[in-house]
Amino acid sequence: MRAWYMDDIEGSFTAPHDSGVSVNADYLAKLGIQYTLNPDIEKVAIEQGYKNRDEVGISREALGDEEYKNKLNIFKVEHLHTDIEARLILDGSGYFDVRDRLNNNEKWIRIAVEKGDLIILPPGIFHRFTTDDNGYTRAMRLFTDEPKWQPYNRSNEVEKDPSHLDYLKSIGITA
Ligand code: KMT
Ligand code: NI
Repeated sequence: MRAWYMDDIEGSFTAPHDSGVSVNADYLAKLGIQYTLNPDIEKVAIEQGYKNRDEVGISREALGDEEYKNKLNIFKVEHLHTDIEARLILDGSGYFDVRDRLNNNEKWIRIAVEKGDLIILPPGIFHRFTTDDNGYTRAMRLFTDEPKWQPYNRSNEVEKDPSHLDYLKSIGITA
């Protein structure tokens, strides 16, 4: 895992867009994001109550150009979930972008993940996902008892969702 603030330079979304300003795991933790390298996933599942799991593969080769693009177009839209988003990268690599709400400009932080990385985003955080220029990510998605992982794309309405307001409170922001 490596993370950085994104630059504002136009160009391919799957390019790194590394501004040169990096972000460490301690800072991500302040935003409520947990990161572990090569976790004992069975242990984590028991400890954190992930009762269900599935696998998702996003690959240009396997899906073909058209469907690959369609899938990426869904994941790249800024959204939140009312439940946690826990992903163990099984193969390939990709980027989770998260909004830095501790920064007044809500800058995007790009988190580069690869095989062995477990990333857990808290409920209510605005984020998005993309593969990188390698074009391939396979991930295990872990769910709690009743999966509530539907994406809610950002809007004025969704900004008022209790999950988002609770999230802001949890990182010390009173809206
Ligand atoms: C999400 O909800 O943002 C995702 O599931 C991203 C794809 S998981 C590699
Ligand atoms: Ni998501």
